[in-house]
Amino acid sequence: MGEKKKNWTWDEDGMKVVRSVARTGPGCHEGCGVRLYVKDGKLVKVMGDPNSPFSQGRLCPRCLALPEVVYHPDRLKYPLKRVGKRGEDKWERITWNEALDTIADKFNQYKTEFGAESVFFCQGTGRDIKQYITKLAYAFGSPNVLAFGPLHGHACHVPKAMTMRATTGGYEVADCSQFFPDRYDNPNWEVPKCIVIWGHEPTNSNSDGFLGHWIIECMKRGSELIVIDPRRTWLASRAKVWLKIRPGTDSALALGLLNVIINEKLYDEAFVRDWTHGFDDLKERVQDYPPSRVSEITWIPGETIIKAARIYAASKPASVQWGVAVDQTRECIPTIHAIIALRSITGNTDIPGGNVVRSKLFDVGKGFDKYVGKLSGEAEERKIGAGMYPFFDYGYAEPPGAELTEQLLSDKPYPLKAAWIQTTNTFVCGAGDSKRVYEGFKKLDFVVAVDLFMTPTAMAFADIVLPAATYPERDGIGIPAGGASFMGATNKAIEPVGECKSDMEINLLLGKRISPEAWPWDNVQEMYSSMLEPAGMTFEGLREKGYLYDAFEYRKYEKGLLRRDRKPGFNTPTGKIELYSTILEKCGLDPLPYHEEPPESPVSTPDIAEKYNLVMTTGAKTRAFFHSEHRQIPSLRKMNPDPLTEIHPETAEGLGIEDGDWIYIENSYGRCRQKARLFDGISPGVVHAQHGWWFPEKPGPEPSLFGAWESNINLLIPGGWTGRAGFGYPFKAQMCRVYKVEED
Ligand SMILES: Nc1nc2c(c(=O)[nH]1)N[C@H]1C(S)=C(S)[C@@H](COP(=O)(O)OP(=O)(O)OC[C@H]3O[C@@H](n4cnc5c(=O)[nH]c(N)nc54)[C@H](O)[C@@H]3O)O[C@H]1N2
Ligand SMILES: Nc1nc2c(c(=O)[nH]1)N[C@H]1C(S)=C(S)[C@@H](COP(=O)(O)OP(=O)(O)OC[C@H]3O[C@@H](n4cnc5c(=O)[nH]c(N)nc54)[C@H](O)[C@@H]3O)O[C@H]1N2
Ligand SMILES: [Mo]
Repeated sequence: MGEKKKNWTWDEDGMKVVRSVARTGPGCHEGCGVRLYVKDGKLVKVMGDPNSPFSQGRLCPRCLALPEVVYHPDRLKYPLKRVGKRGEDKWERITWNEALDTIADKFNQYKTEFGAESVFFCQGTGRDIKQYITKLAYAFGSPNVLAFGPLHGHACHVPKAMTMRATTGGYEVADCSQFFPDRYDNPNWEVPKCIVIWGHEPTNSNSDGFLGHWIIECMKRGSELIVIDPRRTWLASRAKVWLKIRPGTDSALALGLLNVIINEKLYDEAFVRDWTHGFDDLKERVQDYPPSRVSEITWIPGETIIKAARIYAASKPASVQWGVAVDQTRECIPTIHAIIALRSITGNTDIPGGNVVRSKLFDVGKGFDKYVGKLSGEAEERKIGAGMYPFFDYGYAEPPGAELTEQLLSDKPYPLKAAWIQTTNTFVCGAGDSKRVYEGFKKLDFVVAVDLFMTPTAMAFADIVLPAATYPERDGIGIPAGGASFMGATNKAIEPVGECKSDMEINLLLGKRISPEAWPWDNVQEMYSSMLEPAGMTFEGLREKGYLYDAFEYRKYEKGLLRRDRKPGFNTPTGKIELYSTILEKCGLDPLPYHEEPPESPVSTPDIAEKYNLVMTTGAKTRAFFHSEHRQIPSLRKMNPDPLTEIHPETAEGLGIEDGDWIYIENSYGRCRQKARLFDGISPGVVHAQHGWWFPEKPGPEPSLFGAWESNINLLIPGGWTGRAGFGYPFKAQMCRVYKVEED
């Protein structure tokens, strides 16, 4: 009997083709459908899979460059043990068994001597290893697993998700038909009349499971855009209204828009009456934010604010699609709360073409929770920063990112001894306050880094480095982050280069050594099947099925589909969308949205602004790179060869700076150098500097660490600036000055 024909792999033009769902590594948190073409066992090209309803055959340059990543000569290929001092580039190749046994021995030794919590586990941005790394930590007994590493204020996605959970009880996203496999043709879907793109550039970032080309498809079908961004992005240049905001003032703008919509009675009265809580309080609060005052704060003309408010309120359906910029100010919770209020009082919640509540994807969540397992109450109490932020108790299980660094440096309340670093490049990218993070990690006794390449982080700290597989080299369960709901399999197409292993296999192998009872599976496929069991699936079944979509309905709040008690309404304490948040109030936070200036700004610290006169936003995502990745990939580096700071031509002229000049960006905390890019799509008082820069071509050993200190913009943003809810950090609102680098 021949082998049963498989749906997910076939032959074409003398090549093997494997259908897969693109996940990390290299980095990404989407889930685009790809076809991986393999000839003589080698990955030769990657194409978009036109059958994927999610990505519809489109791909970004980073997937197209995948063969360059997989076969890059600098890929880590074998487990390495450090034989020199930390920071010296001296390594010895060891076997997987030696590596994993050593790590297990060390971790167990710290557990015995100092408690399991003295070993912490760091992930970077939402790649698809969350369950596997959390399980590794929890089964071992450590509460200290940080899904964003030492990311200050969890200033990526989590603040939005937490504020939605508290005030709407769900997770809402702009409806671009992504919940239906037949997409734009689905008869129940409606084209949004207006889409507000807020602190977001999805045509570059495609972030949180939401793809930029969906916006363009909506535009082709008639959607108009309002774009809120200090930079003239591709979408801003095509918008009906572009609100060129001063970085860090989005809360004021949101309150100003609410002011106009409420005072001009442009809101949906029936929805407000039946489904929201606290409208009168909100109405009173927004009186503090008339367009004239908001204009002064945000640098946006008052009439533009009024115009945008009227267009948004008069368009139905309309949606707001937001990005990480709304998380990246210190007090970001009130900004997010105010934007949720905008979407709600205009009656755009969970209607076709509005902001829809994502529904559960089968029962995978249950399976994943069961897989991860629970932490004991005792371990919970030993968590870094335990009890510091009451808001965390409403659904965020991790330690506050910035507290990790504080505890590393102070050894209080207990010393941290060892770290497992898997998918983060800590002080180069993920964390603000790079120097302190670096000093903190330097103190550790024992560090393991799992990565694709030797990074500055691994070079600086790691005692053992483990080589991870890229996604064409492994199997996996592919579920995009947040903004969409489908499931598919990541299917292995090629054998890993060298001795690379998937993160999942690595964690299974280490898990078997440090907490064998929690890891009963013989291989990852068995492990995946057990995770999928509550959803009634096996891994083989999943890969055969292709892209799996669950049923989706609109107006779930009317049908009793959002609450556990099956009553109509939202899953909040009042059963309504809480414009006045009872949960924030219980946490000792302002139950209503408000505007607070960034810790340093022309308004909050005019004295500092005299010396450091430019408002600096950082880290708008570029198509060429995923954060600090891809700097060694020739076709991608060519798109963006140097770290760039965008500066208005008039500002540059005044400083004697020309396009392409190296400049210093400096403030009282630090300085770094980047190349000036003259750009008239930014205000003269604002600059934008790229993040995540290091130079794989520069020397690895200390003090260079691949040039990690040269262009690292996070040297300019200090610690201690987490918002009072424990969320938020001003990655996008700091002060600086710039000047030309004079050649020696
Ligand atoms: N100034 C400033 N700083 C920022 C931002 C900003 O806007 N401005 N943005 C912030 C945001 S939103 C985020 S999410 C963080 C992200 O910060 P990080 O998550 O730290 O991002 P990376 O630097 O890309 O780190 C990822 C590392 O994992 C490796 N890797 C990739 N894929 C895999 C894999 O499959 N397995 C393993 N084991 N390793 C893999 C990569 O090679 C890389 O070294 O940065 C933040 N930093
Ligand atoms: N190519 C690529 N894609 C990525 C990533 C990557 O590194 N590279 N990273 C992934 C990750 S982890 C994330 S979090 C997402 C983030 O992706 P997005 O949510 O799109 O966020 P950013 O690109 O950081 O910034 C979006 C826009 O916000 C604007 N902005 C800056 N400051 C402000 C401000 O104060 N207010 C307002 N309203 N706007 C502001 C910037 O000019 C930029 O155009 O992208 C993901 N996708
Ligand atoms: Mo992020």
